[in-house]
Amino acid sequence: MPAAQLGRGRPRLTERYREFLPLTDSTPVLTLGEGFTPLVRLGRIGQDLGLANLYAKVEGQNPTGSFKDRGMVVAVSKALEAGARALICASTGNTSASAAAYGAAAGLEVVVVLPRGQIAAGKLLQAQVTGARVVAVEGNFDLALRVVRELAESASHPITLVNSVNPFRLEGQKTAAFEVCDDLGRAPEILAIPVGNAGNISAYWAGFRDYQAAGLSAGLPRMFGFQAAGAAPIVLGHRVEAPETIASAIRIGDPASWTKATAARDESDGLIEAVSDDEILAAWRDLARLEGIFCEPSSAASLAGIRRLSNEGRLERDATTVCVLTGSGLKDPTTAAASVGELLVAEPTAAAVTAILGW
Ligand code: AN7
Repeated sequence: MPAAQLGRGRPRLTERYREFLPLTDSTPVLTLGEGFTPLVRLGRIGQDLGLANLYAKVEGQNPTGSFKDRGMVVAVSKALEAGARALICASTGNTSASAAAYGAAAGLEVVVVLPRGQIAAGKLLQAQVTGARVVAVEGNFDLALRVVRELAESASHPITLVNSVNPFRLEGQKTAAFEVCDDLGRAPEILAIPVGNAGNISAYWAGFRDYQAAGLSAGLPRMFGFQAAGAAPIVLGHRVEAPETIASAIRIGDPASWTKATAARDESDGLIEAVSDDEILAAWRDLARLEGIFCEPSSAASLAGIRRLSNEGRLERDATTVCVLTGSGLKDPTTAAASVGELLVAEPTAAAVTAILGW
Protein backbone atom coordinates (compact mmCIF):
# COMPACT_ATOMS: atom_id res chain seq x y z
CA MET A 1 0.00 0.00 0.00
CA PRO A 2 1.31 3.49 -0.79
CA ALA A 3 2.07 5.58 2.27
CA ALA A 4 0.51 8.74 0.80
CA GLN A 5 -2.60 10.24 2.35
CA LEU A 6 -5.61 10.14 0.08
CA GLY A 7 -7.65 13.26 -0.46
CA ARG A 8 -8.46 15.59 2.42
CA GLY A 9 -9.66 12.99 4.87
CA ARG A 10 -8.48 12.43 8.39
CA PRO A 11 -4.67 12.29 8.48
CA ARG A 12 -2.79 9.35 9.92
CA LEU A 13 -1.17 9.95 13.33
CA THR A 14 2.12 8.38 12.31
CA GLU A 15 2.24 10.66 9.20
CA ARG A 16 1.24 13.81 11.08
CA TYR A 17 4.13 13.49 13.54
CA ARG A 18 6.46 11.38 11.43
CA GLU A 19 9.54 13.55 12.01
CA PHE A 20 9.36 12.68 15.71
CA LEU A 21 8.80 8.94 15.25
CA PRO A 22 11.34 6.17 14.59
CA LEU A 23 9.73 5.16 11.28
CA THR A 24 11.67 4.56 8.06
CA ASP A 25 10.67 3.95 4.45
CA SER A 26 10.83 0.23 5.14
CA THR A 27 8.52 0.35 8.17
CA PRO A 28 5.16 -1.19 7.18
CA VAL A 29 2.19 1.17 7.36
CA LEU A 30 -0.32 0.13 10.01
CA THR A 31 -3.23 2.09 11.45
CA LEU A 32 -6.58 1.64 13.15
CA GLY A 33 -7.21 5.41 13.26
CA GLU A 34 -5.37 6.16 16.50
CA GLY A 35 -4.82 9.62 17.98
CA PHE A 36 -6.39 13.02 17.22
CA THR A 37 -8.41 12.79 20.41
CA PRO A 38 -10.32 15.85 21.60
CA LEU A 39 -9.20 18.37 24.18
CA VAL A 40 -12.46 19.24 25.95
CA ARG A 41 -12.92 22.21 28.26
CA LEU A 42 -14.27 21.14 31.66
CA GLY A 43 -16.55 24.14 32.03
CA ARG A 44 -18.80 23.07 34.87
CA ILE A 45 -16.16 21.36 37.01
CA GLY A 46 -13.78 24.23 36.29
CA GLN A 47 -16.38 26.71 37.50
CA ASP A 48 -16.96 24.69 40.69
CA LEU A 49 -13.24 24.71 41.39
CA GLY A 50 -12.65 28.28 40.29
CA LEU A 51 -10.30 27.07 37.55
CA ALA A 52 -10.94 29.03 34.37
CA ASN A 53 -8.77 26.97 32.03
CA LEU A 54 -9.36 23.34 32.91
CA TYR A 55 -9.33 20.78 30.09
CA ALA A 56 -9.53 17.03 29.56
CA LYS A 57 -7.57 15.11 26.93
CA VAL A 58 -10.09 12.39 26.13
CA GLU A 59 -7.94 9.38 25.27
CA GLY A 60 -10.83 6.93 25.52
CA GLN A 61 -11.61 7.96 21.93
CA ASN A 62 -8.72 5.91 20.56
CA PRO A 63 -9.52 2.76 18.50
CA THR A 64 -9.41 0.32 21.41
CA GLY A 65 -10.56 2.91 23.93
CA SER A 66 -7.29 3.92 25.56
CA PHE A 67 -4.06 5.87 25.01
CA LYS A 68 -2.16 2.63 24.56
CA ASP A 69 -2.96 2.65 20.83
CA ARG A 70 -0.58 5.59 20.21
CA GLY A 71 2.40 3.54 21.29
CA MET A 72 1.13 0.19 20.10
CA VAL A 73 0.83 1.32 16.48
CA VAL A 74 4.51 2.25 16.50
CA ALA A 75 5.68 -0.82 18.45
CA VAL A 76 3.78 -3.24 16.22
CA SER A 77 4.89 -1.49 13.01
CA LYS A 78 8.50 -1.81 14.18
CA ALA A 79 7.94 -5.44 15.17
CA LEU A 80 6.66 -6.15 11.64
CA GLU A 81 9.65 -4.37 10.16
CA ALA A 82 11.98 -6.53 12.27
CA GLY A 83 10.27 -9.72 11.10
CA ALA A 84 8.49 -10.63 14.33
CA ARG A 85 5.88 -13.36 14.16
CA ALA A 86 4.34 -12.90 17.59
CA LEU A 87 3.68 -10.28 20.27
CA ILE A 88 3.57 -10.75 24.00
CA CYS A 89 2.66 -8.49 26.91
CA ALA A 90 1.55 -8.44 30.52
CA SER A 91 -1.26 -6.06 31.30
CA THR A 92 -3.76 -4.59 33.69
CA GLY A 93 -6.06 -4.72 30.66
CA ASN A 94 -5.61 -1.85 28.24
CA THR A 95 -2.20 -2.82 26.88
CA SER A 96 -3.51 -6.30 26.15
CA ALA A 97 -6.62 -4.97 24.39
CA SER A 98 -4.45 -2.74 22.24
CA ALA A 99 -1.80 -5.38 21.52
CA ALA A 100 -4.51 -7.85 20.54
CA ALA A 101 -6.12 -5.40 18.11
CA TYR A 102 -2.93 -4.23 16.40
CA GLY A 103 -1.61 -7.78 16.35
CA ALA A 104 -4.79 -8.92 14.60
CA ALA A 105 -4.51 -6.13 12.04
CA ALA A 106 -0.87 -7.02 11.43
CA GLY A 107 -1.51 -10.76 11.19
CA LEU A 108 0.66 -11.60 14.18
CA GLU A 109 0.11 -14.14 16.93
CA VAL A 110 -0.62 -12.39 20.25
CA VAL A 111 -0.18 -13.78 23.74
CA VAL A 112 -1.23 -11.77 26.79
CA VAL A 113 -0.47 -12.67 30.38
CA LEU A 114 -2.87 -11.15 32.89
CA PRO A 115 -3.32 -11.15 36.67
CA ARG A 116 -6.23 -13.52 37.18
CA GLY A 117 -9.54 -11.94 38.23
CA GLN A 118 -8.14 -8.39 38.12
CA ILE A 119 -8.99 -7.25 34.61
CA ALA A 120 -12.03 -5.08 33.85
CA ALA A 121 -14.59 -7.08 31.86
CA GLY A 122 -14.52 -4.99 28.68
CA LYS A 123 -10.74 -5.16 28.36
CA LEU A 124 -10.57 -8.91 28.79
CA LEU A 125 -13.26 -9.38 26.15
CA GLN A 126 -11.47 -7.07 23.73
CA ALA A 127 -8.35 -9.24 23.88
CA GLN A 128 -10.31 -12.46 23.54
CA VAL A 129 -12.59 -11.33 20.71
CA THR A 130 -9.71 -9.97 18.65
CA GLY A 131 -8.03 -13.33 18.87
CA ALA A 132 -5.27 -13.06 21.44
CA ARG A 133 -4.44 -16.10 23.51
CA VAL A 134 -5.03 -15.05 27.10
CA VAL A 135 -3.15 -16.65 29.98
CA ALA A 136 -4.33 -15.72 33.47
CA VAL A 137 -1.77 -16.10 36.26
CA GLU A 138 -2.23 -15.95 40.00
CA GLY A 139 -0.70 -12.79 41.41
CA ASN A 140 -0.52 -9.20 40.31
CA PHE A 141 0.59 -7.23 37.23
CA ASP A 142 4.18 -6.90 38.44
CA LEU A 143 4.53 -10.68 38.54
CA ALA A 144 2.95 -11.07 35.10
CA LEU A 145 5.41 -8.51 33.69
CA ARG A 146 8.31 -10.46 35.14
CA VAL A 147 7.01 -13.61 33.42
CA VAL A 148 6.69 -12.03 29.95
CA ARG A 149 10.07 -10.32 30.18
CA GLU A 150 11.64 -13.70 30.83
CA LEU A 151 9.63 -15.31 28.02
CA ALA A 152 10.59 -12.63 25.49
CA GLU A 153 14.25 -13.06 26.31
CA SER A 154 14.29 -16.85 26.22
CA ALA A 155 11.71 -17.76 23.56
CA SER A 156 13.02 -19.84 20.68
CA HIS A 157 10.92 -18.05 18.05
CA PRO A 158 10.89 -14.30 17.32
CA ILE A 159 8.50 -12.74 19.78
CA THR A 160 8.31 -9.04 20.55
CA LEU A 161 7.55 -7.68 24.00
CA VAL A 162 5.12 -4.76 23.64
CA ASN A 163 4.93 -3.52 27.21
CA SER A 164 6.18 0.03 27.67
CA VAL A 165 9.70 -1.28 28.32
CA ASN A 166 9.63 -1.51 24.51
CA PRO A 167 11.02 1.96 23.67
CA PHE A 168 8.81 2.33 20.58
CA ARG A 169 5.75 2.41 22.83
CA LEU A 170 6.85 5.59 24.59
CA GLU A 171 7.93 7.14 21.28
CA GLY A 172 4.38 6.75 19.97
CA GLN A 173 2.78 7.95 23.18
CA LYS A 174 4.64 11.27 22.87
CA THR A 175 2.15 12.23 20.14
CA ALA A 176 -0.48 13.00 22.77
CA ALA A 177 1.70 15.84 24.10
CA PHE A 178 2.13 17.17 20.55
CA GLU A 179 -1.64 17.22 20.07
CA VAL A 180 -2.20 19.06 23.36
CA CYS A 181 0.28 21.74 22.26
CA ASP A 182 -1.27 21.96 18.79
CA ASP A 183 -4.76 22.40 20.27
CA LEU A 184 -3.75 25.02 22.85
CA GLY A 185 -1.27 26.82 20.62
CA ARG A 186 1.38 26.31 23.32
CA ALA A 187 2.16 23.89 26.14
CA PRO A 188 -0.23 23.89 29.11
CA GLU A 189 1.05 25.08 32.46
CA ILE A 190 0.00 21.88 34.24
CA LEU A 191 -0.40 18.36 32.85
CA ALA A 192 -2.18 16.02 35.28
CA ILE A 193 -2.03 12.29 34.61
CA PRO A 194 -2.68 8.93 36.29
CA VAL A 195 0.47 6.92 37.00
CA GLY A 196 0.64 3.14 36.94
CA ASN A 197 3.62 1.58 35.22
CA ALA A 198 4.77 5.20 34.77
CA GLY A 199 5.34 5.06 31.01
CA ASN A 200 2.78 7.66 30.00
CA ILE A 201 3.97 10.46 32.27
CA SER A 202 7.47 9.81 30.93
CA ALA A 203 6.26 9.87 27.32
CA TYR A 204 4.32 13.12 27.74
CA TRP A 205 7.31 14.84 29.30
CA ALA A 206 9.60 13.67 26.48
CA GLY A 207 6.98 14.84 23.97
CA PHE A 208 6.67 18.33 25.45
CA ARG A 209 10.45 18.68 25.46
CA ASP A 210 10.84 17.45 21.87
CA TYR A 211 8.14 19.80 20.63
CA GLN A 212 9.64 22.78 22.38
CA ALA A 213 13.13 21.91 21.14
CA ALA A 214 11.79 21.77 17.58
CA GLY A 215 10.33 25.26 17.98
CA LEU A 216 6.77 23.97 17.63
CA SER A 217 5.52 24.93 21.10
CA ALA A 218 6.27 27.52 23.74
CA GLY A 219 6.77 26.67 27.40
CA LEU A 220 6.83 23.41 29.31
CA PRO A 221 4.19 22.14 31.74
CA ARG A 222 4.66 21.09 35.32
CA MET A 223 3.99 17.35 35.35
CA PHE A 224 1.52 16.30 38.07
CA GLY A 225 1.24 12.51 38.39
CA PHE A 226 -1.35 10.77 40.56
CA GLN A 227 -1.21 7.21 41.86
CA ALA A 228 -4.00 5.39 43.69
CA ALA A 229 -3.33 5.43 47.43
CA GLY A 230 -3.25 1.61 47.66
CA ALA A 231 -0.82 1.38 44.75
CA ALA A 232 1.50 4.33 45.25
CA PRO A 233 5.08 3.05 45.18
CA ILE A 234 6.57 6.24 43.75
CA VAL A 235 4.85 8.36 46.41
CA LEU A 236 5.98 6.01 49.19
CA GLY A 237 9.46 5.58 47.76
CA HIS A 238 9.34 1.80 47.84
CA ARG A 239 7.73 -1.11 46.00
CA VAL A 240 4.22 -2.15 47.03
CA GLU A 241 3.98 -5.95 47.23
CA ALA A 242 0.19 -6.23 47.14
CA PRO A 243 -1.19 -3.13 45.40
CA GLU A 244 -4.93 -2.62 45.90
CA THR A 245 -7.33 -0.05 44.45
CA ILE A 246 -10.64 0.09 42.62
CA ALA A 247 -8.65 1.68 39.77
CA SER A 248 -7.55 -1.69 38.36
CA ALA A 249 -5.64 -0.20 35.41
CA ILE A 250 -3.12 1.41 37.78
CA ARG A 251 -2.96 -1.41 40.34
CA ILE A 252 0.81 -1.64 39.95
CA GLY A 253 3.37 -1.92 42.75
CA ASP A 254 6.70 -1.78 40.93
CA PRO A 255 6.52 0.58 37.91
CA ALA A 256 8.87 -0.21 35.03
CA SER A 257 9.45 3.48 34.21
CA TRP A 258 9.92 4.59 37.82
CA THR A 259 13.17 6.49 37.23
CA LYS A 260 11.90 8.23 34.10
CA ALA A 261 8.76 9.32 35.95
CA THR A 262 10.61 10.85 38.89
CA ALA A 263 12.91 12.61 36.41
CA ALA A 264 9.85 14.06 34.64
CA ARG A 265 8.51 15.19 38.00
CA ASP A 266 11.76 16.79 39.13
CA GLU A 267 12.80 18.37 35.82
CA SER A 268 9.36 19.94 35.41
CA ASP A 269 9.02 21.21 39.00
CA GLY A 270 6.09 18.83 39.26
CA LEU A 271 4.80 16.34 41.79
CA ILE A 272 3.59 12.75 42.12
CA GLU A 273 1.00 12.28 44.85
CA ALA A 274 -1.62 9.72 45.89
CA VAL A 275 -5.41 9.98 45.67
CA SER A 276 -7.86 7.74 47.52
CA ASP A 277 -10.36 5.45 45.82
CA ASP A 278 -13.14 7.70 47.12
CA GLU A 279 -11.55 10.75 45.51
CA ILE A 280 -11.08 8.82 42.26
CA LEU A 281 -14.70 7.66 42.19
CA ALA A 282 -16.03 11.15 43.01
CA ALA A 283 -14.02 12.66 40.14
CA TRP A 284 -15.12 9.82 37.82
CA ARG A 285 -18.80 10.42 38.68
CA ASP A 286 -18.52 14.19 38.21
CA LEU A 287 -16.83 13.86 34.83
CA ALA A 288 -19.81 11.82 33.69
CA ARG A 289 -22.60 13.80 35.34
CA LEU A 290 -21.27 17.35 35.01
CA GLU A 291 -19.33 17.09 31.76
CA GLY A 292 -20.79 14.10 29.89
CA ILE A 293 -17.43 12.33 29.77
CA PHE A 294 -17.56 8.63 30.65
CA CYS A 295 -13.98 7.59 31.35
CA GLU A 296 -12.72 4.58 33.27
CA PRO A 297 -12.13 5.01 37.01
CA SER A 298 -8.30 4.97 36.78
CA SER A 299 -8.42 7.87 34.34
CA ALA A 300 -10.20 10.06 36.87
CA ALA A 301 -7.14 9.98 39.16
CA SER A 302 -5.89 12.98 37.18
CA LEU A 303 -8.92 15.13 37.98
CA ALA A 304 -9.08 13.76 41.54
CA GLY A 305 -5.57 15.04 42.08
CA ILE A 306 -6.28 18.44 40.56
CA ARG A 307 -9.38 18.80 42.69
CA ARG A 308 -7.42 18.00 45.84
CA LEU A 309 -4.67 20.49 45.00
CA SER A 310 -7.26 23.12 44.15
CA ASN A 311 -9.12 22.60 47.44
CA GLU A 312 -5.82 22.90 49.29
CA GLY A 313 -5.13 26.22 47.57
CA ARG A 314 -2.09 24.85 45.76
CA LEU A 315 -3.14 25.77 42.20
CA GLU A 316 -3.08 29.05 40.36
CA ARG A 317 -6.66 29.78 39.34
CA ASP A 318 -5.91 30.80 35.76
CA ALA A 319 -3.21 28.22 34.96
CA THR A 320 -4.01 26.20 31.84
CA THR A 321 -4.46 22.72 33.27
CA VAL A 322 -4.95 19.55 31.21
CA CYS A 323 -6.19 16.34 32.85
CA VAL A 324 -5.39 13.25 30.81
CA LEU A 325 -8.37 10.86 30.80
CA THR A 326 -6.57 7.73 29.69
CA GLY A 327 -9.36 5.24 28.91
CA SER A 328 -13.06 4.81 28.08
CA GLY A 329 -15.72 4.18 30.69
CA LEU A 330 -17.11 1.31 28.63
CA LYS A 331 -14.04 -0.72 29.63
CA ASP A 332 -15.29 -1.32 33.14
CA PRO A 333 -19.04 -1.94 33.20
CA THR A 334 -18.81 -3.64 36.60
CA THR A 335 -17.71 -0.53 38.48
CA ALA A 336 -20.20 1.51 36.49
CA ALA A 337 -23.09 -0.85 37.30
CA ALA A 338 -22.31 -0.65 41.00
CA SER A 339 -22.64 3.14 40.90
CA VAL A 340 -26.09 3.52 39.35
CA GLY A 341 -29.57 3.14 40.81
CA GLU A 342 -32.33 0.72 39.96
CA LEU A 343 -33.78 0.88 36.47
CA LEU A 344 -37.21 2.50 36.36
CA VAL A 345 -39.69 0.06 34.82
CA ALA A 346 -43.10 1.06 33.49
CA GLU A 347 -45.96 -0.07 31.29
CA PRO A 348 -45.54 1.27 27.72
CA THR A 349 -47.91 4.21 28.11
CA ALA A 350 -47.26 7.92 28.53
CA ALA A 351 -49.34 7.88 31.69
CA ALA A 352 -47.28 5.11 33.27
CA VAL A 353 -43.96 6.79 32.38
CA THR A 354 -45.26 10.10 33.71
CA ALA A 355 -46.28 8.44 36.93
CA ILE A 356 -42.96 6.70 37.51
CA LEU A 357 -41.05 9.93 36.81
CA GLY A 358 -43.18 11.73 39.38
CA TRP A 359 -44.05 14.48 36.89
C1 AN7 B 1 -6.59 3.66 31.72
O1 AN7 B 1 -2.64 -1.87 30.38
O2 AN7 B 1 -0.30 -0.67 32.59
O3 AN7 B 1 1.62 4.91 33.97
O4 AN7 B 1 -1.04 -2.96 31.36
O5 AN7 B 1 -4.79 1.53 31.42
O6 AN7 B 1 1.81 4.53 31.52
O7 AN7 B 1 1.26 2.64 33.04
C2 AN7 B 1 -2.30 0.40 31.94
C3 AN7 B 1 -2.05 1.62 32.47
C4 AN7 B 1 -3.52 4.93 33.23
C5 AN7 B 1 -1.25 4.11 33.63
N1 AN7 B 1 -4.77 4.82 32.80
O8 AN7 B 1 -0.36 4.45 32.60
C6 AN7 B 1 -1.70 -1.91 31.17
C7 AN7 B 1 -1.35 -0.71 31.95
C8 AN7 B 1 -5.19 3.69 32.19
C9 AN7 B 1 -4.32 2.61 32.03
C10 AN7 B 1 -2.61 3.89 33.10
C11 AN7 B 1 -3.01 2.70 32.52
P1 AN7 B 1 1.19 4.11 32.78
